[in-house]
Amino acid sequence: MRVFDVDRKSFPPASDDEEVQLLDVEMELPQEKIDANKTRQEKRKWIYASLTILLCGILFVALWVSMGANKQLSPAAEGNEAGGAITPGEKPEPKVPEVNFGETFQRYLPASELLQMWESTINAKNLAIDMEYLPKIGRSIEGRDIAAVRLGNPSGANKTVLITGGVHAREWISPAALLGAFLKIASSTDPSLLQLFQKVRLLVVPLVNPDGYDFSLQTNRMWRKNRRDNDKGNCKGVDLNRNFGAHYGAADASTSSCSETFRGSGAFSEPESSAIRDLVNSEKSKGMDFVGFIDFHSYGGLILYPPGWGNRSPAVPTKTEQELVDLAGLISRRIKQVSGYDYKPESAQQLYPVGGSADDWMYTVCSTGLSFTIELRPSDQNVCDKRCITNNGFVLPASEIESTAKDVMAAILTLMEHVG
Ligand code: 0X9
Ligand code: ZN
Repeated sequence: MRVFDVDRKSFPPASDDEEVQLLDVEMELPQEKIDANKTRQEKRKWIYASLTILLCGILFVALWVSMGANKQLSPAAEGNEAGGAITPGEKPEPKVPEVNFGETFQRYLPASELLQMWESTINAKNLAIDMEYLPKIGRSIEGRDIAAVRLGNPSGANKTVLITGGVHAREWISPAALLGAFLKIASSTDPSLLQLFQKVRLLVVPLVNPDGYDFSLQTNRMWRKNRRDNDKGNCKGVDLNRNFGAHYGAADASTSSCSETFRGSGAFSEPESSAIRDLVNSEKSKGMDFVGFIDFHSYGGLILYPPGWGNRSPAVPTKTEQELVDLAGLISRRIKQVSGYDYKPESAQQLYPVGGSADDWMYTVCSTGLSFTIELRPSDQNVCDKRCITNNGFVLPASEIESTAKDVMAAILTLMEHVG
């Protein structure tokens, strides 16, 4: 056997058939060197083992952190409804409601189409506000259903604001702009708007007078009243804004059935006005507190506040009166901000006193007394005579619907914010 030469770090030259046996060679090394080698190898083993454990630890921590972050962002990982991917740390966007505006801003819709828009919107996907369609709060004199809509927290808030449209048949802009405002609200994802509907409920009667409205649309553009048959077909219609049960008949409310302002046979003699009364009473019996009211009419560009029936009532508390004046002013400023249109705040009786109007009745119903009639566009005050019967202010081009919807939305939200 050849012996390993430690100094030369090699074996001496071997013959071709000689086998090299390292084991034997080691055995030939001095004992201290073998021991030193062993210690070095042990140390190396320990270093490798510690490094491996450390590396595994780092890898495990990194994996755990990334899994935790993914868990938080899991809805965002799929992207939001608007199609945008959400970057880590960003709050997930609410789903965008699938609201279809249809031809709302292109033309004045017949009663059935108009209400269909309300109903289908309430059935739309991803709505952020809780809504309910009440298909029949009453039946018109010709047998059409009078519908209502509830918007906002059904159980949380009992503060309720009532909104009515289309009381007068020829004032087409009222139900049209109200629908437009509703669609804008229903499609909104603005958090402050959504929060408002957690605090205050909205009860809307989009078309109080469906018979008169369709009659104005199809037959007589200037029709104002409902379609009650007064004298065996001789003279039709009751002025619904003279038929409510507050200061009934006090002023400008005719007893002649042919008059444009015929008050009817008694307070709430008409199914359309009594449908509003019944709705309000039924909501009140469920514990709802009416804290505000707006009745949308046209025209004049006015924000009218009670009292509107005659001489100033001594029962009107000064504080409420001042609040009404201030709020009418605030609504006017908000509308100006959003659409640029000028609405004039004014006392309803200053315009002209009437008895049996919806605003004076709701003034008595609302715990706050915050009841308004808003006369929508156009303002045209120079040419508008009393009730604007003879001129054309009612004939507002459909191109104005969208902008007027902004006025309506601003008015409603300002009132809701004030009472919320
Ligand atoms: O006369 C009405 O009913 C209203 N004007 S309209 O041109 N839309 O017909 C105004 C009613 C104002 N309210 C009170 N004076 N109470
Ligand atoms: Zn009117």
